[in-house]
Amino acid sequence: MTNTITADEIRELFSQAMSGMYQQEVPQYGTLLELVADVNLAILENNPALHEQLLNADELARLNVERHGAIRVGSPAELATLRRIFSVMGMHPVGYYDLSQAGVPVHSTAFRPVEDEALCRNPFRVFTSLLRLELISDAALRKKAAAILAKRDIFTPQLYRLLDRYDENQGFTPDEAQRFVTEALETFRWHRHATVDADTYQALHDEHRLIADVVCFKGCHINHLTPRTLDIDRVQALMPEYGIAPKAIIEGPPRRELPILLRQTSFKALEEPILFAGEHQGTHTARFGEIEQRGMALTPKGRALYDRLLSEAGTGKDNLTHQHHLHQVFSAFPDNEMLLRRQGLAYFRYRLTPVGEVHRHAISPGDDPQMLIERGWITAQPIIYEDFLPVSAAGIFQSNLGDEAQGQRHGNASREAFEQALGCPVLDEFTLYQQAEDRSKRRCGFL
Ligand code: OOG
Ligand code: NI
Repeated sequence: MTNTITADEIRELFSQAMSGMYQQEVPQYGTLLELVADVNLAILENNPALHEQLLNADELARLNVERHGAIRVGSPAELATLRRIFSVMGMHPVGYYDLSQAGVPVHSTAFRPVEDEALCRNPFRVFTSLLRLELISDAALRKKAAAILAKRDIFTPQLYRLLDRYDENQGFTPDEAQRFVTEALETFRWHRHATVDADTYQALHDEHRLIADVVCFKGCHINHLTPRTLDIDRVQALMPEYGIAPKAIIEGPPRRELPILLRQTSFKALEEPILFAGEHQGTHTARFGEIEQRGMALTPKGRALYDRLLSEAGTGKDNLTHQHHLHQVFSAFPDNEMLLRRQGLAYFRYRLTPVGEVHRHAISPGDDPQMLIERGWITAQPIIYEDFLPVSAAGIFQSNLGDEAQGQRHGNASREAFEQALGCPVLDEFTLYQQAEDRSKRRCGFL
């Protein structure tokens, strides 16, 4: 077909449309975007080298656009249709996250681009959670929730038709893609009208706030979007000045010379007016704004060290104390590129230098990259972490469930059931990073 549009382009259109809609729906999110842009600008002004680096990597123009969003759905069928929708945008399910560990009755995956070029073009991802009704302890309530979910369809008829058309033609025309984005957006829109009466809402809410959020509305409203910040500590500190109430702590690893994995924080979810069936007024708390700062992807060995240190550090009450303590505990995690590489803690992408190109014939499989780096034949660049962290995700969930919400720790992962609902296995994130590293090694000639 000649008149087609790429998955990357559709993802770009979709993330822009989603951002516009969410800024309209949640004005405080617009304020967060302004704060992030202000801080990013100040950092770049004071750091010409970073400015240059981002400019060369073609990242400057996209600096302030969203990196991810999150939704929660109620049934296997909803998840399976979302998989089709995201697939059109080149977003595939990567990773399995068991949040029941932290008392949140969902399990999740991240729909995201997987190819290097696609990630480079627009890395937008959607953290997608499926409610686990089986974790509702009260049998009558569980049945009721299932019945409510069975009655709704969160997708428009036009969207189903477009998905079928896409499958038939193996692609969209630009016009179809536009309509697809418009229709898909409907699923993620906020609905002020709950589909249930106040008593039903309350019963589900009392079981777990998240259950009410998933079950009681017509769609799976986007619950946050997350732009990238160049200095998360600064944005966290400045939030109150912009009239935004931050969650207590920044999730993830501490600030380092060489950032690892992912640091995240958010503002607290807003209490918003809703109308129950029968027009009774009430409020619902689910939507917020988040920021993220990404570092290098860790190998299983590096990740095991991260997990050990993180659990050793525990969670502090206020951010400054917590960050200070984290910093001390993480002194056991090398913060030097050569050590990270030699100890096999992080993934790297290797490239031939111009001198290396000349000597390409003298490089053989099995050569020590360190030696090639010292000769100036290759360079090593950390591979950026593109996924999520279960402990951090639980922290983000919790901060939006109010202080009184303490979940029971069920802690029984059910990956098989999740994949069954999804209709395919989730991709393994470590394999993807390893493949990216191996591709780069082969191009250089030492693998
Ligand atoms: C998802 C929370 C997890 C993240 O960035 O770790 C998340 C949710 O609240 O639905 O978005
Ligand atoms: Ni998030």
